[in-house]
Amino acid sequence: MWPDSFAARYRALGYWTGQTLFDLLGSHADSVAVVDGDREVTYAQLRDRASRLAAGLHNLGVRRGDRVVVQLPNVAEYFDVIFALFRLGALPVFALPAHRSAEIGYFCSHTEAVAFITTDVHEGFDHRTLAPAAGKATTIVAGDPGAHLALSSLYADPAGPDDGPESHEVAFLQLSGGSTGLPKLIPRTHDDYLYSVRASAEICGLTADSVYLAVLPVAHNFTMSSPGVLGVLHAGARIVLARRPDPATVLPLIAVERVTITAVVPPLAHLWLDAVAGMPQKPDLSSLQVLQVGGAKLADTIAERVGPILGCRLQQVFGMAEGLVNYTRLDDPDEIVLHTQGRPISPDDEVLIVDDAGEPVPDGTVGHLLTRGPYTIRGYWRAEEHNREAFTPDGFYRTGDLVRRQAGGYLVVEGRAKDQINRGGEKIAAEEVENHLLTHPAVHDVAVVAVPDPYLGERTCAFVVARAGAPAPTLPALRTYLRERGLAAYKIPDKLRVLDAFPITGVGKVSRRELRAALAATEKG
Ligand code: OOB
Repeated sequence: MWPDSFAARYRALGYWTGQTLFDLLGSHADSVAVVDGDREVTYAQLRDRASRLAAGLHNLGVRRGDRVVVQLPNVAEYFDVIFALFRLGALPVFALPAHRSAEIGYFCSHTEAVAFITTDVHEGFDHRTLAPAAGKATTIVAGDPGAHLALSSLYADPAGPDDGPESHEVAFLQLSGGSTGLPKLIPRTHDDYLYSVRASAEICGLTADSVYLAVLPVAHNFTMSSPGVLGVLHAGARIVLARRPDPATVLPLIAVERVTITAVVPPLAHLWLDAVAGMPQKPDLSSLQVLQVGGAKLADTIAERVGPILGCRLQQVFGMAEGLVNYTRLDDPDEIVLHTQGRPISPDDEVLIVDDAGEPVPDGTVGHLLTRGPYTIRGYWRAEEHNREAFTPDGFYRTGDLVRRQAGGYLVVEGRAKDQINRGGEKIAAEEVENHLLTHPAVHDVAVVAVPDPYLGERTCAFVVARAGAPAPTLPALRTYLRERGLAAYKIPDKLRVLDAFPITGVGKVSRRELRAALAATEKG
């Protein structure tokens, strides 16, 4: 948490206002807040549903400070659930729909969650089968509950749950993309998060007339707060939920719902552009004003096609669940919008760019990005040891990103120093996958690295040294093995190379750089 002097300053500057996330539902009673297929939920209805669900969860024993792992796709009930938890002061732990038993099991046990709220079947996967992984947490299902508790049975008379939380308390735990063996959890407070939400809504030009299409998973930080669904609720505008991100689903929704703004990762922007460019009969995208692209580096060649093909403004977003978010501004010149990843939200976002020795580098030189500010965490949740590495003694977060700063404070992302793969915006911690692979009987040693990919930006390659005497493992066998261990599909390596030994760096570590170079050489040859 922030030292008192910083907290006092952020309050005095009006960044932290003393409100909680539940207060977002206070006004705009009769406007539509959420559209999910044929269903429309007004602000007043959402507030009422969330209050009744809060009462039901309270009856079940969920209390202020308790953790609840939430894994829901883009459905209206998601909002009932998170606002019920915000009302109670219980902490949602935001899992992604792609997570499987390995991740869900870890989130539930690490946070000592009292409940696990999920869906029935999504994208062909029966999420109720994750209940055993949830352990002691009560499994609650939105939809057909099977043998579990139905979310729909929990809406009760809102007869006074406990007092709600205070604004300086942690509101929820968000997931870090991570570079360590086990994912770290990010504690965000009501005060700090609401500041980023309000400021983002303003930067992104949201008004009560905006219509935001939620395409990426609603639980991801980008879709939640940059300006995301919470920014939309702050503005009194309308959220339209897309169940799937493909052009066949999304393009008609944009036309029918008169969507004004949406947010995607670079591969989706690419897919939509190719789809629209290839259509003899152009879809009606006349309502669309802004396409936000973030989560991974956007190639110039894709950036340049957005305006001409979709007829809207591009906004680049470089953010992180730990806090700092950068945006190109809607009135920035094309030069900036096409070729930079934006500048920070707040005049009080402190950005430091340093060399390997920790010394600041001049503008225009690539270095490590460190940051501190009114909505960037000072530490991961219950991870003291890791925090000593991930933060400087004076509280700067080491992002692991390599950037250079241009005139006006605009940042250009040039690479990454952390052992992470950014697979089209989905973050994979190399060590997490390596630890799973090391349990395989034929694997003696392993290193997981990113390989460039024209569509996803990066894919994952596992380099393996086989155990002496064991048959060399194959890619299909390892993929099946990891799937059976309950690892999310996006973390499962795309490629495998079996080596006799690993190249070693001067300090005796596996040289990931040499592995990447070797792979690039063999792929060309
Ligand atoms: C967003 O959040 P996370 O927590 O999934 O991932 C953060 C990391 C950054 O440290 C950076 O490595 C990468 O994702 N990243 C980008 C980028 N946006 C994120 N790298 C290059 N260019 C970009 N535009 O990904 C996130 C959170 C809030 C808003 C937007 C994205």
